[in-house]
Amino acid sequence: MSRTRSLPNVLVTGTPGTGKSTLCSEISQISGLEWLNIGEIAKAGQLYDGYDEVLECPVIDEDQMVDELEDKMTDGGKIIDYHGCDFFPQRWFDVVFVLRTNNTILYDRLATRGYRGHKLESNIECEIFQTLLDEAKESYNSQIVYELQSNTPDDLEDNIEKISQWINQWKIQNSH
Ligand code: DAT
Repeated sequence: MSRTRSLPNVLVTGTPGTGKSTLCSEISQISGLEWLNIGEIAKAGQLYDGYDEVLECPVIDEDQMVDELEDKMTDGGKIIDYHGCDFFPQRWFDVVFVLRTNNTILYDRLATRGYRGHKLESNIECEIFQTLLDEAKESYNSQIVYELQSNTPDDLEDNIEKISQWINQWKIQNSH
């Protein structure tokens, strides 16, 4: 499918707090890929289907979200971040990066964000059980799924560099 795109589509997934939006913001500024923020798109279009009492957040209407994004994804050149990936069509993405963060570091980040109780514990468990990594490997060809450590500012710089290089390589390989 990538042959129909002039720029690749990139998915960044991982437990909340692992640094997805920080990374996507940086990548979109330097690569020219357009960052599609799922949370903001859901809010703007009210694409919700109930409320998750444990995670204390609205549940996204996945079918409506896929419909909303389909044309944009067909065009290519998009970077998406979300703490889930099994409802996105496999054909949309040329590469999937899964961010991983040490439990104690993640705990502090989420506590700073104001997460408490079940919401905090559920998210830490999600990281301990590598739920998003498994979901990514089950939902996409495992050869396009890469795990990236996201603990320190140095990790962030490394990840920006790695993804930028991957995008440049894709452009070279798909230039004719
Ligand atoms: P997410 O979008 O996955 O929920 P975020 O981008 O909002 O995560 O980042 C959560 C917090 O952690 C935010 O204060 C920025 C910080 N952060 C992100 N990546 C980091 C890294 N590699 N090293 C140190 N702090 C990081």
